[in-house]
This record gives sequence, C-alpha cells and structure tokens, in this order.
Amino acid sequence: MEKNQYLDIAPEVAQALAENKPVVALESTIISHGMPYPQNVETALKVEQVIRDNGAIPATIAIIGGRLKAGLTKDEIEHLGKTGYDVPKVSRRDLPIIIAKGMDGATTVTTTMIIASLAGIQIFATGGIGGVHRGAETTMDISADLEELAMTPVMVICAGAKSILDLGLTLEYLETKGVPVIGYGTKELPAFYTRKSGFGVDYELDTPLELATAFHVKQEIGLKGGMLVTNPIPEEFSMEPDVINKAIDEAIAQSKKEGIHGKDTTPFLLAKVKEITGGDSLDSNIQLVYNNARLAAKTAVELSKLG
Ligand code: PSU
Ligand code: MN
Repeated sequence: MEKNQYLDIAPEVAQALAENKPVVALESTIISHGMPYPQNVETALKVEQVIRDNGAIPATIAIIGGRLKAGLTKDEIEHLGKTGYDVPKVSRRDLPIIIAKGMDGATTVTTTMIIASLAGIQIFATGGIGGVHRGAETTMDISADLEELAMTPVMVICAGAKSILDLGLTLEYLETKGVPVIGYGTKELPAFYTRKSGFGVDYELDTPLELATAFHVKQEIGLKGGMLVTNPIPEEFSMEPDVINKAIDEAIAQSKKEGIHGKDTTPFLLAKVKEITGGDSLDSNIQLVYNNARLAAKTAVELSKLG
C-alpha cells in the first residue's frame, strides 16, 4: 500500500498489515469528548488489550501535531485523555486545516474511517455513531458519519446509535446511501444503552465469519463504502429504557434552551445524559466498547483468512 505523506503507521501496526494479520482501528473522540478523565484513558488502554486478547493488533487513531496516526503510544493516549475537550473534535471538513496548522485532533467515526482506510485497516470498533438528529427536518443536523459510511470501505462495529438521534431517519438515510446495517445476533437495531430500539435492521448475522464474508464480498464486487454492524450491549450492562429515554429528552430540551448547534451538539448531549444518569451510563458505555472490540477483533481474524 502506498504510504500517504501525512500518515504515520505505528511499527507494530505496519508489520501486522504487511503480514496480512488482523488489525482493528479505534477512534479518539470517544477518549477526548466521550468520557471523563481518567476513565477515558483507562478504557482506551484496556480496549487495546481486549483486541490483543482476541487475536488482533489495535490501532488507535488520532491526529498528533498535524500527523495522521494509525496506532498511538500510551503517552499520546494519556495526552488526549487529559486534554479532553481542549483537543479539537475533527470531522472530514476539519481535517485539512488541522493538518495544515500542525495541530492535535480527536478523530470521530468519520475521520477514523478515513485514516484507517489510508493505512489499509478495514475494521473499526467504537461505541456509538453519529446520525440524523431529532428535528433534522428543520436544523439539517446530520452527522458526516453517515456520508463516510457511504464512501469509505471500513466496517464499523458499534452498539447502535443513541436515541439522542432520530433512529428511524438515520436508518432511512443509510438505506438511501446503500450502507448495509447488520444486527449482530439480532433483527432489531440496538440503541447503545439498550438492546432494543423498536426499529428493525436490514439483516441479522450471527458469527464473525459471516460478518467478514459479507464485507469481503462487498469489496470484491467493487461497491464503495462501508458496512455498519450494530452489536447489542450485553444484557447485564444494559440500562432501563425509561431511565435513559427520560435523560435523553431532558438533555435535548436543555440543548435547545442553550442554543447548542453544529459540532457541539453531540458532545453536549452525551455529556448531559451522563450528568443526569450519573455513573451508571458511563459503566454501560465502557462495557459496550469492550464488547464491540471483542467482536471486531474476531471479525478481523476471519477477514485476514479470506485474504
Ligand atoms: N455518539 C456516541 N458517542 C460518541 C460519538 C457519537 O454515542 O462518542 C462521537 C463519535 O466520535 C461520532 C461523533 O463520530 O461523536 C459524531 O459527531 P457529530 O454528530 O457531530 O457528527
Ligand atoms: Mn452535527
């Protein structure tokens, strides 16, 4: 693979890719904007270990000093976690400026997919994706994550999307863009903190081999874009739908009142939900990330065998 002049692939990741060994990408907005310090750093390091324990090499992705990094050091992860909200959240439109200015940046699902793809990594595990926001018919607030899934050949394994979004419209958008939405062991879209949302997915697949095969076929027939795998939070860590939905409604009301918009909307809503629900939602959030990392590693192992 031709190396991009702005890209640094960590030696261990580069070696795994050269030997066609399984690699899993991880995002960094979840570290800087998704969780408080020090839990964010602890989780980011442990999720890498979970990937190793399941037979793959982790590549946490971020922008450090204007360099696109596929694979971070412990110190770089610590830096992003400690700096938190002061690290810019970087989506597709922000990327050239952050690089040109030599800045640090936390990558969203969108930019993690872009950098993973530049590095030659095909599988990416995270918590939740962005989507069509509630009220998008007037605000037009639709995450760039959906367009990226339509364009960039990376499988994203998440726990569904939070109902801070309009889940029905998010699914419609993905359908229009030709992005397969897979339920792992379920026919229903999970809603991050809960296993169910009331919305159906396109297909249920039940093993890492099935996931890898479907993604492999998509590449082989030359279809551009990725695939979205939604993996329900394990039962024992899932939250009461009433509790979480009430918190989300409150958070949305608060964001309207404060006139929050643009790239601040998602981090604001996530922080508010966490504030309202206390430590419970953080615990669930951490556990579902580990659960997605396990599935991503196993799927990467199968994909590497398909060649
Ligand atoms: N949704 C979550 N947790 C997150 C995010 C979204 O449940 O951490 C982050 C991801 O990095 C995602 C980004 O790609 O927010 C989407 O932001 P926006 O809606 O501004 O596109
Ligand atoms: Mn937005």
